[in-house]
Amino acid sequence: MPMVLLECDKVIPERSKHIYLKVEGEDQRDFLPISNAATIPGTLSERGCAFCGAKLVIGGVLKDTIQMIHGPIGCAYDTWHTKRYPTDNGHFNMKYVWSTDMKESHIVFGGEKRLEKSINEAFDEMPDIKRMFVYTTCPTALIGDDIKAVAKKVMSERPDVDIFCCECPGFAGVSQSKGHHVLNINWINEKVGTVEPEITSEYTMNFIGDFNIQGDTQLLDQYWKRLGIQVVAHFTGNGTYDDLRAMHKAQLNVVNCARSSGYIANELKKQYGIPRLDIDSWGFSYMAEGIRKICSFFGIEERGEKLIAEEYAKWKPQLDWYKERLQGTKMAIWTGGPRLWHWTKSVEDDLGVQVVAMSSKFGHQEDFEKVIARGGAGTYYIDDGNELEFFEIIDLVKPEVIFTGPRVGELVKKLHIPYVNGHGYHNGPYMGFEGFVNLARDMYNAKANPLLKLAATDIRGAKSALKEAAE
Ligand code: CFM
Repeated sequence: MPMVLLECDKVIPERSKHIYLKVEGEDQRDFLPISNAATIPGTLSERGCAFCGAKLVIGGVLKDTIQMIHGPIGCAYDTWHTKRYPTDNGHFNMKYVWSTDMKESHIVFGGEKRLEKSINEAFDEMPDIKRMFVYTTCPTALIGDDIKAVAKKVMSERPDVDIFCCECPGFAGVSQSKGHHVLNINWINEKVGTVEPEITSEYTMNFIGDFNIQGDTQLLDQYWKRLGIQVVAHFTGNGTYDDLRAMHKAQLNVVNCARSSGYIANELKKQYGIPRLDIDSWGFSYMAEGIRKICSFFGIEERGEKLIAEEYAKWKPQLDWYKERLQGTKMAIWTGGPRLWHWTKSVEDDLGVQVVAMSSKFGHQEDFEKVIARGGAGTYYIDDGNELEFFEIIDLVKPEVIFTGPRVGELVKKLHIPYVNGHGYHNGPYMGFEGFVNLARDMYNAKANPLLKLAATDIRGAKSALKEAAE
């Protein structure tokens, strides 16, 4: 039976429907783990909330937009600065955080006046910034504050500003995934088509689902520039509010993160007839394949081959240096969802690394279909995993390096297992050819770090240089 009941889940046996062990030769269509379903009571979920999916993941990446969070102060701090998405204008998005700082009296008497005052204050404080996202949170949604009416009033009084409202409180869905969806759909319905872009190339595309984690977007932008392709809008890495209003004018939508941003690509196809092309931007073979697909769409195949050859000549020897040393390493990936299927085969093909366990916080059925198809047999595939399960899985598969977030990362560090930040990266970018060498380097450095062994040493009672020095 490929669905697994772990020892720690004996008291919540329903968890076995979320944990799958791939066995050679079986028909995976019969055994997909349940996903995108409400967390089972008793499980300490590591999921985020729907508001977080909209704000932290997509909106907060924009480089020229105030992110006004209408709620208690904690909703602001906890969705700020935990991801690293720099910008080429001095990281405006990471320097500031905005909140209406709701208190009990605003909950009792209504928070619309407070919101109006906060919006005006923020624009007054930052006269160069003319764009804003306003988000509801759980309490302001529950009391029914009409944020759209407030935004409309401010826009009529300040004709040079534009405001987008995202009504997606934390409880709107089972995980952050709902926030992606709401933001995608509201944006296309309310804002796309309201700005006409300046077209400077005969080849134009939107790049969708890149969030410039430690410069990913900026690295890939060098490729598009060399190929002569104009990126009309990035959804949303290093992007601007007004570029995103002009998405309807691109000839092609290239999608990297299909989970968070596939919705807008589908709508652009439906409403404007723009084709959607999915690529993987991590890994040498995948990146080359992605460039080939894009170039063949535009009929500029030779340019693509030239770029790939140049990049391979420059970076492949470095990748191979790491491959020699990482070959056979057992890796675990515990992130949101898409990175499981983006990475499992690329680390195998490019670095000889074997992924032995993967957990997704909020992936949907299609994510598990992709990851199980690409992943190996003998590997665990988990939906909405928790700490106890991770500890047990570690004992079962003994990973030698774990790509996950800082919180779980701190736990595995205590077990003296090397950890690399699989969300915000250690020292990125990780996309593209150069980026994948960075990923290999961080994996190798984590594994080879002598401090891990030292940290595990108990020197009590032993004669050590350290002790002698202290005596
Ligand atoms: Fe897409 Fe992302 Fe991810 Fe994501 Fe995320 Fe992320 Fe992730 Mo952290 S948009 S789904 S909601 S690739 S923040 S940049 S790393 S969990 S796998």
